[in-house]
Amino acid sequence: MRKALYFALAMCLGWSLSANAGVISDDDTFGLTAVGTADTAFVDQFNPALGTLQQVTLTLEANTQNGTITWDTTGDTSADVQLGVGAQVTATAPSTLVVVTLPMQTGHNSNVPATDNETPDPDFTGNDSFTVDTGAGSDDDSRSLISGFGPYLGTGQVQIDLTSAFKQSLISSGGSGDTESSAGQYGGTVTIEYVYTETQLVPEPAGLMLLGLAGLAARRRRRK
Ligand SMILES: [Ca+2]
Ligand SMILES: [Ca+2]
Repeated sequence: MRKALYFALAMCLGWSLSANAGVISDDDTFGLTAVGTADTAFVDQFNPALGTLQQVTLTLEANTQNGTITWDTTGDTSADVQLGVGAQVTATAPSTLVVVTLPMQTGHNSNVPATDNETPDPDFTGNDSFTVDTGAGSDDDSRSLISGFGPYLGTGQVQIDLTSAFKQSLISSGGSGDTESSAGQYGGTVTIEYVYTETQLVPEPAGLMLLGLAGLAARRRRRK
């Protein structure tokens, strides 16, 4: 009877529920797709068998290329010109998890000459023009959820909707002028990261010591 009591006590003290933090992630790439059109990506759901989900983080790494933007000077003085062309790329996942990026191809010319008085002016060609049509733009951003996990739980996939809106930018000083532009393509990678606690039975060192002492006490009592 007493021995059984010691054993029960030791089991209570020697084993406990322990919560270990875990991180698991999945990603998907998309594009290249024409700027202005939508796309989709898919990532794995979080399998509840692994533990209890604590946080969901969505990261979007977006890029743009093959857009063009041209400046043409219309005034009698040279101009300093900084041009950008690209897109606002948005990833929308369940529970209103939204990430917005702005990948832009950019270029700078500190001395675009005064107009050559072409007709019409601007004509977007010639020595008084400056074009950005090479290179790539890139941008990334992340957002997290700490609730609303329902759509992320399971052994299937989560759909992530991608949209893109054409963007251009112009910063100029000095001479006057105008721009024309055309959209390129966008693409990128979405990554979902799940932070969770995994629950499991583990022996604790202090508990194990008590277990040993209890066993020793039981043996001494039997000897008496
Ligand atoms: Ca001109
Ligand atoms: Ca021109």
